[in-house]
Amino acid sequence: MDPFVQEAPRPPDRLREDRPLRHTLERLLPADVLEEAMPELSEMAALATGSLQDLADRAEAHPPRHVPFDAWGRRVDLVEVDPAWIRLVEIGQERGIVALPYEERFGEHARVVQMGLLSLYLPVSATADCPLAMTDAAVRVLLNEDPELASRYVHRMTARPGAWTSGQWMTETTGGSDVGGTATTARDRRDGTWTLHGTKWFTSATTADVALALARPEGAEEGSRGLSLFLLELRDGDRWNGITVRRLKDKLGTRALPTAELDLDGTVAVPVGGIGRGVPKIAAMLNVTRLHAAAGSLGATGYGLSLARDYAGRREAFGRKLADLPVHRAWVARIAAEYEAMNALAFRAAELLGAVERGGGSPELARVAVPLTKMALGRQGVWATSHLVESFGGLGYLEDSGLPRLLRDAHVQSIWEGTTSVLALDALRALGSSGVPEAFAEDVEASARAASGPLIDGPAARVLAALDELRPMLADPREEEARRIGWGMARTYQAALLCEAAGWALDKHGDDRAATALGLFTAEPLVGEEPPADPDALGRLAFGR
Ligand code: MFK
Repeated sequence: MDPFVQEAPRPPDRLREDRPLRHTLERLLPADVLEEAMPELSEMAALATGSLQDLADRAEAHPPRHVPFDAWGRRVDLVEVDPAWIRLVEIGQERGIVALPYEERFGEHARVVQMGLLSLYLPVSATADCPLAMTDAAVRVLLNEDPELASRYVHRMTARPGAWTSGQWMTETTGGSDVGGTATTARDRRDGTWTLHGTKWFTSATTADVALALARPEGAEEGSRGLSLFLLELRDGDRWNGITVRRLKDKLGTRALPTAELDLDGTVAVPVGGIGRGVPKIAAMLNVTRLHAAAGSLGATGYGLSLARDYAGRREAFGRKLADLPVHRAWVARIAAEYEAMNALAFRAAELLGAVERGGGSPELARVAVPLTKMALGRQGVWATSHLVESFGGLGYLEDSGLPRLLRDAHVQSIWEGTTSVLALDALRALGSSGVPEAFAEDVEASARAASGPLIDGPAARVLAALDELRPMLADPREEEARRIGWGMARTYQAALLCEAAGWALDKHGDDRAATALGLFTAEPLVGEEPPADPDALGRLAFGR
């Protein structure tokens, strides 16, 4: 008798099977834009079930290697990455992941199309999107800040194929979240160029052609106000530009991605948009990379969910398929509801950023929506992928099932480009700008009121009640409440956007699944309760003082 062998899950074509993704594209894109974008999205969906998987497996199996010296003792600092990983980067470039927002084809909808592509590409890209995200962000900054550098570099960075990639060098031992601690200095060579001196503690990806780096011009004031932003080319032919690779990082996930510690000593660089305002300049970069980070969480969850659904139709337990076991149905439905909420907010943020980049939309709303989106999705992706891994039982815990990678890689999204607390604080900082609280409240209210019906009215009322609860916090946000306010805003916004999505799906397709997701999502509190203890008591609990 043949022994029992469990059928493995097969990755389905998510453009067909992932209803929230498909419906959101259909809902947000005008018909002609959708028609033009569909072939590209379909091709990416097909790649994601085939060749991207093989490339990602190869790249993960052969992580990057640092070769400090050659056989003769010469310092070479080679960073060897598997050709499969390079190919994954190229595929992203060829498919327009960097170029789309800067082309005319999809106009203000380009970031929505990009979000669709990213959701499909990212979970099987072995983090090849990291350099693409930073390149996209660097293009944004050059266009915003420095027409001369933009004319030299943007066409190279947005080419498809053969584009250059950019790094973003900010983090130092003295300042991760608090970049005001940057210790790298910049020395004026008085010929329009500067040299950089210091250590960058986390730099991905070290394969980049150029990087935007923060440094403090000699004599400039302490803190973040004294920083400037510089552009540098990493190599001149096969020689490093005053850069020594200290080592590659050994990370929980993103293992195919070369993340390095770099010493800079005499690295020739030019200021971006002149000297000064380094942090506001790099903040524009962060707003783009944070959208990519949110897309990473979204893609991992959508992909993991599609695998878990497929598996539940193949795996039997207690005499039934998992998909027919009530306990499993209710659990996966709850994860699916979270995914639906993540999807709604990620695409809203993309829509807002795309409109603002074209001179329209609401800059106030985009300013607060991006950190909220990254904050919420970063954590929701960890929650969801953890549950999804568990839904495979012991097999989900096995490295050669490929599933642990989903969880490990999702975890970085809650850390890089700002942790949950940093993003909650950024949302609070945004609330301090004129028009931001009003723009947020208006959009939540309009979305919650966008549809009505028996499945929507109850949840919509809960959204409006949550908004009323938030209003005093929006007007006077207190630092010790940053996480509670950030989460309250993000979850309330997600629920409001789900009202809109659910109404649309019912009207257009007679489909009640988004409405069910809305009901499940709003069955839990949207705004957390005020803690039953004062901040000093919380501090004593956390740290004994
Ligand atoms: C996938 C690969 C993963 C590999 C492993 C990676 C592991 C992790 C690697 C990393 O370290 S990733 C980088 C992590 N660090 C960050 O993401 C930085 C987080 N910190 C922040 O986001 C801070 O909020 C920030 C540095 C931006 C600000 O800090 P400050 O020094 O307190 O500045 P301040 O005074 O609040 O703001 C300075 C200016 O920037 C203000 O403008 P003005 O000077 O014109 O008034 C702000 O309005 C502006 N600003 C700040 N954030 C902004 C912004 N403007 C627009 N959008 C924003 N988000």
